[in-house]
Amino acid sequence: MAKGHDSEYEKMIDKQYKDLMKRCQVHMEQIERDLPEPKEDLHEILKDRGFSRRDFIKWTSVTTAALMLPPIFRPMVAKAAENFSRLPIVWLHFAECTGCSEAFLRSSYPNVDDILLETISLEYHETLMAASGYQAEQNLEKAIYDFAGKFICVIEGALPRGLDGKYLTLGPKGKTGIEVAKEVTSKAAAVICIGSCSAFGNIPAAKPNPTDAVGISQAIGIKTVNIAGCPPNAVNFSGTLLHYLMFGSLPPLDSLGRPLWAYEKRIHDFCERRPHYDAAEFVEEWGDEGAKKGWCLYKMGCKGPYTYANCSKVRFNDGISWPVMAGHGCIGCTEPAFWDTMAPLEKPIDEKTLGGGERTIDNIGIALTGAAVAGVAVHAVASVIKFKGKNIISKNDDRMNTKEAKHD
Ligand code: FSX
Ligand code: SF4
Ligand code: F3S
Repeated sequence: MAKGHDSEYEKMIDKQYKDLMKRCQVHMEQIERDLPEPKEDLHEILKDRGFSRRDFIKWTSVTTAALMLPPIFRPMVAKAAENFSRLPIVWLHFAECTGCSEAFLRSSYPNVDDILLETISLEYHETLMAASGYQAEQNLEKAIYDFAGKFICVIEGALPRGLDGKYLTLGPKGKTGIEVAKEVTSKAAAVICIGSCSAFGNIPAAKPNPTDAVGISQAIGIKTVNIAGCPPNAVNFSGTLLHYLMFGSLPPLDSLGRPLWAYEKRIHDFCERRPHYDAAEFVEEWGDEGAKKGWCLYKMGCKGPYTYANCSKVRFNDGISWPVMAGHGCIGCTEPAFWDTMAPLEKPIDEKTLGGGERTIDNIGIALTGAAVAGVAVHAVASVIKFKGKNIISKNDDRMNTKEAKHD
């Protein structure tokens, strides 16, 4: 009987994937019909940069799995990558440091994702394009006219609302960032915020926030896909665009607009130092024995237990490293208002300010359950007891439960 149920279930899943594949094929055909020819030959570029066909196939396997798709979708991921340079992109910059563009374009050890991003069809990008002044403004107007309803608007940076938006004006006509954002996003097929500044306000919005900067969604009241991080990982951006090229829709998001495939789990859940956290082995000061042995950085302020992102799984620069691997705690850069709520960055969040329940959520400013925070705090207390030589672990040491700590 159980077997009967299993096979019914398998049939249902099978049908769902077949329907999804059909949707994917229909959309990819539409892309090939409607969008310009690829501007670049991806395979030629990969060959020139020393990537073999085998590397590319390996990348399609990893990316298919990362996007939570079964292996039958690998050829579609490969095709979407080949079509990457068909997708017109208008890339706007508001209040930010341009670290996001820098991080994507200046990778010392580029992987296939970085190279994909180099091939995208940038119709307008203030930092990269040669045009300036009136010519730049004309380029923008032309791009949104030529590709109306088809281009993706990518935004870096927050929008200052103070002085009617005049803290940030652009171009020879002196339009405010808010005016430009409204104009361009109203014609876009989708809006992707790159970095925590455009997603949530972040550093330009840090207290006391004199320009009244906020994230794009809040500033102009639209739904955005938020590739959070300061800067974010190129993999999370390219994966989201690949999903769009394959299905004509953006991937499922969490309550903060972040793609679930990349931001569903916490840093802490896949951290290589996690066994040391579980064994209550903590670095107590920079350069101590624990630091040399790669112990957990919680007591040095690591905010991995409160931070949703895949850095510990995918790492940066072709998987070479990520902040915790490099020896510093996570500062929670994918969470809203991290600059204020996660500070001080080299100390654990003060238990006394947590307070429990709703107050906890308000205080740290992220959608956490009180239980998740209490779990971290209790565990740290347990470890203090151990470090005092008594080796006692509290019975209440309920480790954080991913389900409880989920945003949705
Ligand atoms: Fe913000 Fe990006 Fe941090 Fe900087 O543009 S997310 S300050 S890396 O550059 O927006
Ligand atoms: Fe890793 Fe930080 Fe969690 Fe420790 S607290 S296991 S260093 S994420
Ligand atoms: Fe940011 Fe933490 Fe990842 S600081 S880059 S979310 S490890």
